[in-house]
Amino acid sequence: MEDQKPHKAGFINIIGNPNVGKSTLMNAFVGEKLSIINSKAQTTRHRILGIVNGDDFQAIFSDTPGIIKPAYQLQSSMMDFVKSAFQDADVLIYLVEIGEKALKDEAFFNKIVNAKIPVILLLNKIDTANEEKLVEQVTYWKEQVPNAEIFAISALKNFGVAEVFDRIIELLPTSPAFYPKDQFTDKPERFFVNEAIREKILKHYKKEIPYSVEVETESFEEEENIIRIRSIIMTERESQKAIIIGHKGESLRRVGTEARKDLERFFGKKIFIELYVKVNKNWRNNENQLKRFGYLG
Ligand code: GDP
Ligand code: K
Ligand code: MG
Repeated sequence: MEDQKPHKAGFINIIGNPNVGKSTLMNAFVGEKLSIINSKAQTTRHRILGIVNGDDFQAIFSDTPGIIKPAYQLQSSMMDFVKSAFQDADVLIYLVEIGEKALKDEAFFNKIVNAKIPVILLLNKIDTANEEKLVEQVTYWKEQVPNAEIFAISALKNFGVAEVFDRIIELLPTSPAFYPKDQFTDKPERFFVNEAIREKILKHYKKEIPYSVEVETESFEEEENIIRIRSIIMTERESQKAIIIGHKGESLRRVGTEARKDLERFFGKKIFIELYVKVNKNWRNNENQLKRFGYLG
């Protein structure tokens, strides 16, 4: 009889400052666009799992919001997602970008340095650095996080990601799978609809608009050849609602068209999408509303 390799499975949690490329990295590992990406901070609001399945392993990655000092209740909930990512990790990925300094938030930083589990420090965006800078950075991070294994990568260019993936699989504990082997995320379909719409809002609107918006998908009906979707964009104020809609509804139409194209790719099916805009006063500080949108347990 052939020797069977033991099955490995575990949680690999990605943490770091805003905008260092956490979502880009998770998508690179999973090979799917699960997490939305934008050059604006606070693009990622939830903890999102991306599951990679092999015959003898299951690697469960989690993308988290960037570490910030909370200014309103939504942001406090976002930081609770980050805290939870420390609790169940088998491997911790601390993602930093070229030129960045160690985390200012000491509580989080101490958790990384004193972690009882393997820590991988990934120095991201090396496509933007020369050799000299890279050597200097690796030296700096070795001192800062002596317990970490360090790799230099570019999540965007998919450089070095496969090597890190192989190392992660080595580090995973022997365990049966936690999720069915055909599952690649923990989030329902509607979540990805909301996020695709929110991504277009991040892309097309300025200043506080993207931060004051939440999206809720009221209906998602899959038929044989089409998925019919109706979603609501919620803003905090009337003036924001008017901006989202734009002159003769043009801005809103653009969001709908672009989101639809992304979702057709994601679901592999034709999509029909209707968007509405509603005011939901001060939802970011309203406990009931935060619960409803999945930010509070
Ligand atoms: P997050 O906030 O940590 O999740 O960061 P995102 O994944 O949303 O990325 C923030 C920005 O950094 C986006 O504009 C990405 O395209 C960019 N980015 C991510 N990885 C790389 C990389 O390896 N190289 C470069 N040049 N840019 C990157
Ligand atoms: K971002
Ligand atoms: Mg992100």
